[in-house]
Amino acid sequence: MKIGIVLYPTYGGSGVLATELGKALARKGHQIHFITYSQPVRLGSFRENIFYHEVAISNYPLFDYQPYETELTSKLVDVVKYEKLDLLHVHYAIPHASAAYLAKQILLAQGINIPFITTLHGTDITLVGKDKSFEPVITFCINQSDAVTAVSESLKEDTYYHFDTHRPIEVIPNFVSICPDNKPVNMEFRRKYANDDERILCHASNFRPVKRVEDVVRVFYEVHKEIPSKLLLIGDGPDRHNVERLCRDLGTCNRVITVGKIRDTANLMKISDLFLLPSETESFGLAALEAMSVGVPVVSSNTGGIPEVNKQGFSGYLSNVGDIEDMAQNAIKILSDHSILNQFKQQAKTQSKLFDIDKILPQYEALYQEVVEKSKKSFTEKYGDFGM
Ligand code: GMT
Repeated sequence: MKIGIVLYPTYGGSGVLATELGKALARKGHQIHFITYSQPVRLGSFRENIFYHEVAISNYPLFDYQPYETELTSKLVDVVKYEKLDLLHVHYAIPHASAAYLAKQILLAQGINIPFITTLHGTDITLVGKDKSFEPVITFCINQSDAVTAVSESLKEDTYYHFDTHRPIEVIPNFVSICPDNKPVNMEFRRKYANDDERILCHASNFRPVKRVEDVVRVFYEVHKEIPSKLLLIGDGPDRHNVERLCRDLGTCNRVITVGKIRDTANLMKISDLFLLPSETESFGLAALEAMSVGVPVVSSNTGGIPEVNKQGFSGYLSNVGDIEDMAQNAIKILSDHSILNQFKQQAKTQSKLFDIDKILPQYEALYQEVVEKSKKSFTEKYGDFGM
């Protein structure tokens, strides 16, 4: 199948997921066309069956704000038409779903049929999308998409709650590629960050207020009082200054290592003993799943879709949002005893296997097949075999 994937090419979960999905589909022989404004960061060097179409952003001086959505729509029209795509799969509703809808209408006027699937990722529904300035457009696009998927049951429920839609939404959870079980931790690499008798706690995010990264530092502070540890912070964003200030206030700067935005998070996660995700809200928590897949247990909040991923007392523990003390106690429970820690590490990996890419990818492929066939059928019924 020839599939156009529209995504944010950055470090955010939706972009990571969409890129990994495209790469996996390409490996299975599908032709994948990524359509976005810069090379997706997770694309790496794998290129067979993969094409990248850059959406150029104009800088005409009349515009205080560049019309990205219009440029994206034109690019979609062009790529669908000349690459003869079968399907568009857009990740994150704003503004990808409305661009896909408009491209579909433009192509329809030219006798070309292109169905589109919208995958909802989280903040496009729970934070940004439900805002009155976006809501009517998002509602319309959800209703007009040929299919809609959500990355968790929780996000599906949130969508029905916030938007005026009753259309079916299929839950296809995020996935991860499971590393072979037998690769040991690279101790030489680990020693660059911590001594052998220290535990490593880790967090990865875009440092937005919704992630509550200051809670990460506070939990770490409590844990370190009892267990010698280091904290690895992966990523960057608006709250980084607050986090650094808090580290100074608590006197933990020499124990907190902020590595910034990095491409390959798996190596750092692998040397960690615990992943912290205290988010205010989280549709899924892909970073936590990535940590679990390399055998790292998770201490998290119990909000949104996180309980669908992190299982209480098995892959880690869950606490109420903002309950630093409970999170710290749970972290100490896992980290204080070697055999308990090893048990949680194994269980975290076992839990992550529920989201193995080999289980999830066929769900997307089945949906693609169904959408393309259904759309072809209704187009032919309306316009005949040769379009309008
Ligand atoms: O908040 C982020 O990490 C970014 C955001 C995105 O769209 O890139 O993440 C959302 O989508 C991820 C992939 O489906 C989910 O794993 C995250 O839970 C979700 N973030 C929130 O709901 C806050």
